[in-house]
Amino acid sequence: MSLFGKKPATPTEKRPDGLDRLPPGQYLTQKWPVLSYEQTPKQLPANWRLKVTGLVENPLELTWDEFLALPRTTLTGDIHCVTTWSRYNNTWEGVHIREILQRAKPLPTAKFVMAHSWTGYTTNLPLEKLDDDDVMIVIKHDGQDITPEHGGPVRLLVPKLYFYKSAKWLYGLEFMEQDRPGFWEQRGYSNSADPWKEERYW
Ligand SMILES: Nc1nc2c(c(=O)[nH]1)N[C@H]1C(S)=C(S)[C@@H](COP(=O)(O)O)O[C@H]1N2
Ligand SMILES: [Mo]
Repeated sequence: MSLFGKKPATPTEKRPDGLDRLPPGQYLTQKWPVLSYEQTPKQLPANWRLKVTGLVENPLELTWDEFLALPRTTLTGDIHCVTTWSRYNNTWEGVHIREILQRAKPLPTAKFVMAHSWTGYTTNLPLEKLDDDDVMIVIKHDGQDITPEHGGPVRLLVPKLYFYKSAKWLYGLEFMEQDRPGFWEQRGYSNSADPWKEERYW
């Protein structure tokens, strides 16, 4: 069976903001492909902390239990990979990014964020793209704990950008004044990664 659908199920479906639900050049899949550069880590490192560092008033170092004790949010939405697959109606559970931002309080000089995976992967984005209604640090997908190959037990979710901005195996958010390219952004993937503008590669 082919990984990608031949054509979108409902190609003319619109989002509330009037954009096509399916971004240009994307195909729908029901499956959830795995795309990882690194080997899948077996488990959360024993010394894992969610580290919020750099240009913030209150740097955070949350243990796993402290992270799990934060208020939870659930939302359903679509994801779009730069390699052209999209998957609709993913239900995510986790901690909304604003729970983190409220506690860490980025300084006025903070304009960009680097997300760090404990495997060494990084991805960068403007603070205004991180500080959005649908950005979360997620631990469940469609009601199940996120599996290790999909970034479990904890990954970032930035659904308005190509999925490489959603770092798997998340452990750090670093707030920066200047932008810096992350792992794929140094290797040819677009810095801005807007699927509706087809910002795929540079
Ligand atoms: N740590 C890490 N995060 C990552 C990646 C990766 O290789 N390593 N790949 C990115 C890319 S290109 C995509 S499309 C999504 C894939 O997530 P999935 O494997 O859960 O579909 O994760 C993103 N986050
Ligand atoms: Mo991707």
